[in-house]
Amino acid sequence: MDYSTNDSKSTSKKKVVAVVGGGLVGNLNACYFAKRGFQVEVFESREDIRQAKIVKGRSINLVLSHRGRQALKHVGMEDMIISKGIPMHSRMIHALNGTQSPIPYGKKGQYILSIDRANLNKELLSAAETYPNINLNFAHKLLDWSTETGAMTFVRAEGAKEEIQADLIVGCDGAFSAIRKQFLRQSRFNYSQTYIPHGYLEITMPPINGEFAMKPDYLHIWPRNTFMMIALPNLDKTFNCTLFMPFEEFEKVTTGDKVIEFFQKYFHDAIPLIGAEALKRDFFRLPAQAMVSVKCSSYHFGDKCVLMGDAAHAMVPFYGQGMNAGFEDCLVLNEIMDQLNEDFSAVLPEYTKVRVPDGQAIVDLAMYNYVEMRERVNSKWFLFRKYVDNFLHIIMPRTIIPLYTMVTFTRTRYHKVVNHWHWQDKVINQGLLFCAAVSVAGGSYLLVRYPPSMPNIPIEQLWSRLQALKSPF
Ligand code: FAD
Ligand code: EGU
Repeated sequence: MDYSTNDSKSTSKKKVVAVVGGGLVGNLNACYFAKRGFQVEVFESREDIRQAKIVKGRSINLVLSHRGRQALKHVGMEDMIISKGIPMHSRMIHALNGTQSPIPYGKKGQYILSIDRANLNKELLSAAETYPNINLNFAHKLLDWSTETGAMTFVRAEGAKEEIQADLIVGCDGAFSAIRKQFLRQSRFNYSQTYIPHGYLEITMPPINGEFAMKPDYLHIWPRNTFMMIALPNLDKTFNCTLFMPFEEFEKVTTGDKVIEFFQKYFHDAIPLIGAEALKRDFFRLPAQAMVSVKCSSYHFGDKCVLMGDAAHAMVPFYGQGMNAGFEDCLVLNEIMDQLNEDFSAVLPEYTKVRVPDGQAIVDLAMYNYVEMRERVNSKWFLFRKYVDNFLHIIMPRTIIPLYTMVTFTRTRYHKVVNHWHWQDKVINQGLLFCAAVSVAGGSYLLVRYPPSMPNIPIEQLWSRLQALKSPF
């Protein structure tokens, strides 16, 4: 089948765009291209998830924030999606002893949303279907494509092969992108992929007496250095708990009793909320899932093909930004399409030029946060850091902006976020140095001006008084 328009000079907008991958980013992208008047063919390897009974996939719910919302807004979907999301205004930090401490994300309007992934995907499919110029092709798995002719080869459910041509191929086929394979064969294409030693597992926390088992307005976090659990609320009043821990540790937890023993040690307060029996069941329902981080450049091939979403920049989930960044990709490409009159030979290189630095920056930030959480973040450290960040932000609101605020609540380009973060780190350190210098100078002056007399208490008593001064941390 040849969907492409051979007449390259044709000004009528009848060019055919093939979106490979009908996941979150693919479907949103299809709407963007359809809005511009292109004929859009979406190819998805799975069956239509709206008809399928069991939806296997990654995390049940995810966090939607400003970047993702802005991208949904452009196709008129923001209000519908957020109406089915649960706002989270603060984090709730669960300490080892069960104490819970809330820390707000920011001011009143600054909240993030817990969104049901399957429902979001369904809504995006249905939105795509409302455009007469979008055609959804399910059970089409891309095998390969030719960089010379641009022809794509798909396998159908029955194993039959199908060749398809289009004017532009948009690779939205996720972290293990089949479209990206052809990029790897090109000279000067950079690629790196890293699996982290942690895996993740999902556990459902049911409602208690028909109500949420914990406060729903929060992103619940149990920071335990190597181990970490987070929980997001769902509309059906359940919580979805995600446990992150090294595969090595997962291997040690082999029986139901060991699960309970492990939870008693690290997530004591969650046992009665999940229920011991349900916990044992959920823990072994699926093996722990791996997490991969992918960086590459460029994001385009000639005027034929472009990578977006996880296919271009898969990241570890420790910033809640994967989907948000993928949605923002659609917005960025769209802006460039406006600027360069939809001329693919100019638009694609410009997209790479603009987006690669940002894609790499957020992949790096997510990995940095993973390393930081793993190495030193227990609940006290988490609380302390957030207090310091928020304090500095309050006294210098324009100069010091917490990193997560720039990432989560603004559309500041990710690479600019990193630059500002390095800069403000310097400002803070110089500020501290200055304060230290002033106090040393001031202290020395006072010592010289008013030499102290020896304390008239015995030395042993001085020592015990010093010991009585407890550190708050
Ligand atoms: P995908 O969602 O992977 O979709 C790719 C699609 O392509 C799939 O439908 C697949 O079937 C199809 N496909 C694959 N290969 C082929 C082929 N050969 N031919 C045809 N079709 C193909 N992000 C957030 O923003 N917030 C969060 O809170 C968050 N939490 C997360 C938690 C976890 C545990 C994980 C693992 C990720 C999380 N993410 C989060 C990241 C988010 O899931 C991804 O960034 C997002 O799903 C990427 O969307 P995508 O459309 O690019 O890829
Ligand atoms: C991890 C897995 C708290 C969904 C990073 C915060 C996440 C999410 C944080 C997952 C954390 C970590 C931030 C948001 C969000 C925090 C953030 C992490 C959603 C720095 C379903 N992270 N996540 N940071 O600030 O900016 O609350 O799987 F525990 S939302 Cl790891 Cl804002």
